[in-house]
This record gives sequence, C-alpha cells and structure tokens, in this order.
Amino acid sequence: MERIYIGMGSNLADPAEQLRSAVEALGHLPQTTLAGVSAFYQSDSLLPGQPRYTNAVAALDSLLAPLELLDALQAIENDQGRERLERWGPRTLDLDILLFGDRLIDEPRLKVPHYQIQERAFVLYPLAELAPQDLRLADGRSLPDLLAACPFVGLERLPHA
Ligand code: A4P
Ligand code: MG
Repeated sequence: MERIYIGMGSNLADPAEQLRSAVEALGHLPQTTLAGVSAFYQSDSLLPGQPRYTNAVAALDSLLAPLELLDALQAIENDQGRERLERWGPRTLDLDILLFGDRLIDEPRLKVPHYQIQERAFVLYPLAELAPQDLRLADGRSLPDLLAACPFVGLERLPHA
C-alpha cells in the first residue's frame, strides 16, 4: 500500500458537484481505499478570463502502479465530460497525482511530485489538511517550508459540502 495524494480541480458545469462525483469515483477504484478528502476551496484561475476554480485534495491508499492509477484518473476525467481542447483550458474535471508514496517519477506521461505544487496555494493548503504535519516530499522539500513560502492568498475555504 502506498499513500497517494490527488489534486482535484474544476471550473465548469457545477464544480463542487464535479468534485463530489470524482470523490465517489475514487472510492470505487480497484485495490484502493479512499483515506480522506479535504475541504473545498475556491480561487481565481491562474489564467485570466476563465471561471473561478473549485479545488480539493483526496488521499488514497493503493496497490495500483503509478501509470495504472494515471489511466484510471484519466478515465474518470473522461467519464465526467472532460474535453481536451487546449492545454490549460477550462475543464469539468482535472485530476493530478500530487505525491505517490515516496517515489520520484520522471516519465513522459507522469512527473511526481506534480511540477507546480510549490506555487499553488489551492494544492498546498488542502494537502496540509490531510498529510502529516512534517511531511517530506520525495525530493527532500518539506510541506511546512512550502506552506511558509506560499501565502494563503486568494483562497476561499468553502463550508463543508
Ligand atoms: N502528467 C504528468 N504528470 C502528471 C501528474 N503528476 N498527474 C501528464 C497527472 N497528469 C500528469 O494533463 C496533461 C498531461 O500531464 C497528462 O496527459 C499526463 O500524462 P492534462 O490534465 O491532460 O492537461 P492540463 O490539466 O491542461 O495540464 P495540467 O498541467 O494538469 O494543467 P494544470 O497545471 O493543472 O493547470 N487555477 C486554479 N485556481 N485552480 C486550478 O486547478 N488549474 C489549471 C490547469 C490552471 N489554473 C488553475 C487550476
Ligand atoms: Mg491535469
């Protein structure tokens, strides 16, 4: 079993409902247990001119291999109507593998830790709700250091959905 953290984001078609459906689907993955879900957070899109995002993080305990999990996450995205028209375009559902046990993964289809974790308050703060306080990433960086360098700005924590 490895502990995995998944970043979830949506900015189309009732984002909170998209995240709730995604959580439900994560709970049905084979060889996997859903271990926790953070609160939902709203923030402006990193790209101007797009609707606001709702984001959350889920914790999984899984026996799946990393690429098996990536395939399963992409299937969930597709099931929920994701259309890949442009990179970084608005989306009904984005599921990113943030951390996968203590693995460093650098494959064409999969980079872990996720490449922009350190710049994204909408990833770090929900992650901190679920992860051990002194969590260290596989690349040596610590979660407390990343949080200290990424202010809680522009994030709105939603009352539990
Ligand atoms: N890929 C590589 N590493 C990973 C990983 N760790 N987890 C590959 C998941 N996928 C990974 O992703 C493109 C490819 O990345 C995949 O085929 C996979 O093989 P995608 O989901 O198809 O495309 P994308 O979502 O447009 O790209 P990306 O890089 O995931 O976009 P971002 O960086 O997530 O940006 N603002 C707010 N407030 N909240 C947001 O969630 N999200 C974005 C999208 C922009 N602004 C945002 C938010
Ligand atoms: Mg993505």
